[in-house]
Amino acid sequence: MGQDLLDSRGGQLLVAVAAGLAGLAGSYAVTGYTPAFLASPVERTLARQMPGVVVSFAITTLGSVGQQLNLLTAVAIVGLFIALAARAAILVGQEANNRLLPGVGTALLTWVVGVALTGELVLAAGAALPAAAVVVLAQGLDALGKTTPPISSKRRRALSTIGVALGATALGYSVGTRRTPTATARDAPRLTAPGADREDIEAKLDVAAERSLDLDGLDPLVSERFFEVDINSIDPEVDADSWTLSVTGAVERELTLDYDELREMPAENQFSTLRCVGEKLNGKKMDTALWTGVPVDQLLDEAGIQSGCECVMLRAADGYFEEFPIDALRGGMLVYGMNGTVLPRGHGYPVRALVPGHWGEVNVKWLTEIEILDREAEGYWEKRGWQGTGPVNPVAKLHYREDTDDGRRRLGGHAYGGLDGVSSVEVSTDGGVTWTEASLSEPLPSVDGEGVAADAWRQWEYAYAAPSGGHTVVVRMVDDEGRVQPETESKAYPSGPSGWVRQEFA
Ligand SMILES: Nc1nc2c(c(=O)[nH]1)N[C@H]1C(S)=C(S)[C@@H](COP(=O)(O)O)O[C@H]1N2
Ligand SMILES: [Mo]
Repeated sequence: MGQDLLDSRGGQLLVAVAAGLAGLAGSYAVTGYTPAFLASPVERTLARQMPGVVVSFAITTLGSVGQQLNLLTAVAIVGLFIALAARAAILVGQEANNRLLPGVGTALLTWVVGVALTGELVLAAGAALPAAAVVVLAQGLDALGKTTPPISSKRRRALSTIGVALGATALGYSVGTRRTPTATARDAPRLTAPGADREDIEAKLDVAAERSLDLDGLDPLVSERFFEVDINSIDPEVDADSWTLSVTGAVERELTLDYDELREMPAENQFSTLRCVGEKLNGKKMDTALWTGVPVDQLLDEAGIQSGCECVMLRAADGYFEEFPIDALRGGMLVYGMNGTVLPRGHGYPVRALVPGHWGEVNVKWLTEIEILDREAEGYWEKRGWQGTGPVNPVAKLHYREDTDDGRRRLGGHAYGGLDGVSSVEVSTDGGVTWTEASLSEPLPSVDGEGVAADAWRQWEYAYAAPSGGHTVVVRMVDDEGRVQPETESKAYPSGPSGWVRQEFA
């Protein structure tokens, strides 16, 4: 007697929410954590629309939590939309007294919006069908409930519907997670390429391991966990077989190169450190890898540069773009390998730019285009107020502390000065009055193995008799020209953190 789940307002809302959940789960199940997931374009739009100050706050203060919040919001928006679509379809169906409309309408609305968001005709059905199925299920339960005692109560039908939706969510989550192409730095496949010298890679990685200081828990010279910074929380999934890189704009002849062609060119193996302009002074967004790739100079020469501004824009598959002087790109590399593995998805698979000595942001991942400009333009971060296209700030970080049994204290960390190198690290244990030199790890080898890597960090360590009272430790580095790291403090925004790392000891 009017006890249909779909007849009451609460019941309709419950079915609509269940449809939203099932739609999200279905979408995730068929796409995994890739840009075809319905929440991905929404998350992207949210990130793009966010005012510069908010983004800067999120980066410098919240770190990756800000990005998670953004993704969560996007997921909620998409779920809510599917729920609204389902509710509209249910109401219209009832109005028209049509039993097909609720299901068909839910599927159609969800699918159309899915296609509009992602452009994926088939994958969008992954959201549409489960959402519609939940609506049809509720209808079916209502119909059956008239004759079948176990589901004769509205409550039971409501619980069944929600139960099915939650089950679908769990299933969709696990299927989708398995589908997600991971290839993180640790599970990426071993690199083999006609142009890459495997022996040289192994030899260099061995040297890096040997030269790393024995400080338990401090990252060795080749980082074990390399930081990631992305404008989207869902990385693009680029198909290497159809990937191309083009050199366009103010050139004598435009060029296009595919993945195989690039991997056939003679490659180099270069140690290089990346540091994010948005990190804290003593932060953890600074890491080093052995990068395998092709020097970019030969490509630039082949194209014949005609730039009026001597500047270049790099563009990427995730919509990212950065502009900077062509000079900085010279000496750079088109990287397809990292630490002897294929370049991991999170670090720009199939190909990223490596721009030695410069802030991380110009090391464009998922690179698709090198556009030689005639006039200056702004990059993604510069449009948001950052000034991170120049050389990195020098820094000596303090990340290791050990109190030994003999009453001594051992400190350690990394120092990085970009192309200006690191010649020494100095430590003060009296707040900066007196300074002593720390010992440094042997420098990493250069590309040809004969010299010193031009753009790589070094580790330092220093042991002293820790005074009983409170004292302040300060560390600073000196570059190859004898210049001491500037003392003046500044925050990350807009042009990178500076100052000396200090730590109080009680
Ligand atoms: N396409 C693309 N390239 C990108 C980014 C990005 O979001 N998209 N982030 C940049 C920033 S801000 C930094 S610090 C480095 C980080 O490189 P990593 O994630 O490999 O450590 O990549 C840069 N390249
Ligand atoms: Mo960055």
